[in-house]
Amino acid sequence: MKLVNHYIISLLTLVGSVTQVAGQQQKPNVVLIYVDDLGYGDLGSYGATKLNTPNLDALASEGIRFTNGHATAATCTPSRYSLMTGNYPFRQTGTGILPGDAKLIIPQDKITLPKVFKDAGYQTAVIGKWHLGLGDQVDKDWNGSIKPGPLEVGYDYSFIFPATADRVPTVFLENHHVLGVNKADPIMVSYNKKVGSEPTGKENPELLKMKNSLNHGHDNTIVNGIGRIGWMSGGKEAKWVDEELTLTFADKAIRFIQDHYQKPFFLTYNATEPHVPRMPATMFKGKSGLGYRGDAILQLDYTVGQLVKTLKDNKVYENTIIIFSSDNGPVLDDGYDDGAVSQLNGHNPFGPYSGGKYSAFEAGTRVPFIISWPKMIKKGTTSDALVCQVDLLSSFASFLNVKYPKGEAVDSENTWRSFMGKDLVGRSYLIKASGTLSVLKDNYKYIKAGKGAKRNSLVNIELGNDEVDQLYDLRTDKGEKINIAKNNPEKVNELKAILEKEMNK
Ligand code: NG6
Ligand code: CA
Repeated sequence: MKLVNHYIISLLTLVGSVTQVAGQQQKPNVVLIYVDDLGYGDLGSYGATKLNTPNLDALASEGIRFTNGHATAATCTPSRYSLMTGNYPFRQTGTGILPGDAKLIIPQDKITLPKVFKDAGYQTAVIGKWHLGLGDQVDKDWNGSIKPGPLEVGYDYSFIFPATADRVPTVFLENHHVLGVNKADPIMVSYNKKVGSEPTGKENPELLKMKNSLNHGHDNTIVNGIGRIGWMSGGKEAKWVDEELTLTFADKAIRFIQDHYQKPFFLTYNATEPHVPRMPATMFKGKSGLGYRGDAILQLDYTVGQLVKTLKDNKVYENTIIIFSSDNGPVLDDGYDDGAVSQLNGHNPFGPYSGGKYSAFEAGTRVPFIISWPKMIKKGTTSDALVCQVDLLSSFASFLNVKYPKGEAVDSENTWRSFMGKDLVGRSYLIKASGTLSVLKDNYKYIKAGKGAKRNSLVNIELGNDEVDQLYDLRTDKGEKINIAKNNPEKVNELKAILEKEMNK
C-alpha cells in the first residue's frame, strides 16, 4: 500500500511539473489598460510631483516607459477606432466623437485587435468604456438584444457602457443586454429631443450635485444629480451610480482574470478616468487635494494595483503583457465645475507639451505609454522610440503568427521590437488627427494649414490650427512655440508629401 501511495505521489508530482512546464511555454496573457483623457504629465513616472501613482509607476519600473508614444487622435472615438482596426481615423467617415445612440462603426468583416487574439486561440473580453457605437442603426430598442457590438468584432465577453460617462444612456451592457432592464419601466434614449419627464440640467439646475461649467453642454437629462448629454427616460433600476462605476468594472475585470487565467486571455480594460463627469468612489473623494480629477486618477491607480494583484495571486503576472495608454491628452474643465481648475495646485497634466485634448499640438496625442512583461522585458527601460497604439494590431498579429488580408489594417506597422524595447527608433513617421492633420517624423512636427479655430476657449486649450503651415523642431521646442516652416521649406515639403501620399492611399 505504502509503495502504491508513493507511486501515486510521484505520479502527481510528475503531472504537476509537466503542467508547470507547459504553463511556462504558454502564450502570454495580454491586459490592455486603455484610459480616458489621461495626460502625459499625470503620472509620477512621467514627472508628476503633486499626485502619487505608485501602482502605475511600478508598472513603468517593471517594464518599459515610452516618451514618444501616441494615440492617433486627440479625442476618444477616432483613437479607439484606430486601436481596434489598425487604420487611421481619416480613412473612414463618421469616426468623430459619437453620440450615445450611435450605431457600430467598426466593420464586422475586417480584422480587429481582439480578432487577432481570438484567431490565436485566446479568450477575449472588453470591460469598461466602449464609445464605438452599438447596433446597426441609431434608432434601437435599449430594452431588447442590442447588436452588433463588441461580440461581433472579436470579443467573447463584454461588460461596457455605451459611450462616455457624460452621455446617456447611463447604463451597463453585459454582452447584448442592458443590465437591470425592467419591461414596466422601459428605457428610451434620444439625442434630438427630450423624452420622458425626467428633469434636465437646463430646466432644473437646482437639482444638480455637480454644476455644469459656464456655457458648456451637459444640461440634458439629470442622472445621479449630474446633467448629461442627451435625453433618457425610464430604466430606473438600470441607471448606474457614478461613484460605483469603476468599482463595478474592476470587479468584472478581476473576475474575468480569475475565471480565465488557466488559458491565454486578452483583456481590454477601458477605464473611464479621468474623463468627465469625475465622480470617484467615496473612498477617493478629496484624497488627492487636487479636486475630483486628481481623485479619479488615484482611483485609476488603485484599480490598476488590484488588477496586478489578481494576476500575481493567480501566478500569471510574470507571463502577462500589460499595456497601459490613454486615448487622448488631458483637459481640465471639460464641462463640469469639478475643481479641476480651481484645485490644480501646481499639477501639470500636460507635461512639457502644448495643447491638450482636442488639439493638434503634442499634448493632444502624446500620452503615457507603458508596457510590462516581467518574463521578457528588461526592467526599468525608457524608450524614445516613436510608437503608436495603431500598431498593436499588426505587432501582435506578427508575434502570434496571425494572418489577415492585405488591404486591412493598412496603417498598422509591426513595431514589436520597439514594444519589447529591442529597437529604440520605432516607426519612421506617424500621422495624427485632431481638427487638422499633422505628421511627426524624426522629431519634426508638421501641422497642415487649416481654417479651424486657434483656441477652444471653453476648455481653455490651444487647438494648434493656423491658416499657414506649421513646422516645429521638437528636440529644441517641445512646446511648439516657434514655427520654423518659413525657413525650412524642404522639410515642410517632405512632410507634406508624406501626408498627401497617406491620404491618397
Ligand atoms: C465633448 C463634451 C466633453 C466630452 C467630449 C468627448 C461638452 C461641452 N463637451 O463634446 O465633455 O464628452 O465631447 O470626450 O459637451 S471623448 O474623450 O470621449 O472624446
Ligand atoms: Ca478620451
